[in-house]
Amino acid sequence: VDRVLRGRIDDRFATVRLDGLNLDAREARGVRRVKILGCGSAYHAGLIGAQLIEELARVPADAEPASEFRYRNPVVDPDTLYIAVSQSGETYDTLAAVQELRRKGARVLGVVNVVGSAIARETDGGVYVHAGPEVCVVSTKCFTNTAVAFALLALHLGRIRDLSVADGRRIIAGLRRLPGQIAEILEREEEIAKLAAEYADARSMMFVGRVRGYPVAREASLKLKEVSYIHAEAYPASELKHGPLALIEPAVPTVAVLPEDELLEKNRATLEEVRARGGRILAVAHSEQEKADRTIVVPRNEVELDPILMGVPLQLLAYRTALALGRDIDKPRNLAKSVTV
Ligand code: F1P
Repeated sequence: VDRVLRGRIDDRFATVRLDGLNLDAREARGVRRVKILGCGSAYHAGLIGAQLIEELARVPADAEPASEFRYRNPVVDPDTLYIAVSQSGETYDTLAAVQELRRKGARVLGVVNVVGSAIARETDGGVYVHAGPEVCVVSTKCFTNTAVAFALLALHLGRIRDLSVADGRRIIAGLRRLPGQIAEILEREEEIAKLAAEYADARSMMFVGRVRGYPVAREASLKLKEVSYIHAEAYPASELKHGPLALIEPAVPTVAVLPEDELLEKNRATLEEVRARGGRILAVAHSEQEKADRTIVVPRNEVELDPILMGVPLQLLAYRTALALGRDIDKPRNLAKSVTV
């Protein structure tokens, strides 16, 4: 995270420098909509990015799996800024989406880790996330750094449009606190290993979150599937009552992502519903949760940055669950570093 922030923040004016972005202030003001495309963890980081762009820049934004987008003959809108996200920069579905967009005359930026990769070359500009090499197949550091890169991008768009200097400063200060707080979470690996051992007998796991918590829930469920092979589902918390509650029972624990925002009480009510069906609950929150069996308490930061911070202990949870089950975490089955077909 230090690396993605380095040299990019200007505290005095609460602005950021994104050199390769290739989007001047006039163009940035003309953006009516942002559409983010990526696959797997890159898509999930894009969901966080879309929320940050809506919150900080007040530009309508959404994310879609690039693997779907490329097959549906999308309507390409000249006032939409398209952003392709990829760790490897080689994922074929994402590359194909970029090519399709550019063929139709769209402007496409990249949020990419590998410098000079195919997606970095094919896009009109963008932000490198500087997560370093991902030593294992699954994306972890890169997911976090991509979300931070989106926070920078959202801040940039926001400051060009109507984000106040005060709010810009608040977010910048929060971003600066992130590396220390993430280090703090990583130091608690033993505590998380104990939780992983406790939940490793799950037949399936349910991950839930509302708004800021939802992309984190999705990513945590993907991480768990990728490395531990435990079946996992992720749902927006309010969707639980539209069917998935039927799955809740002691062998199907629920992991709840609970940012400390205006939805916290609503989220607690969801925990109540899960409990009433005999479900075990592991919460990720800023304080011990009465309604949960266990809580991973993470440090407080600006609430907009909660999705970035709350993803980290759940990456560790997936990793330690895989270890507890004796999986080869560096070579998860059926998973390629980059999916190029
Ligand atoms: C996308 C991705 C990863 C996943 C696995 C397969 O890769 O879906 O998120 O963990 O490695 O590919 P990328 O486009 O971000 O390189």
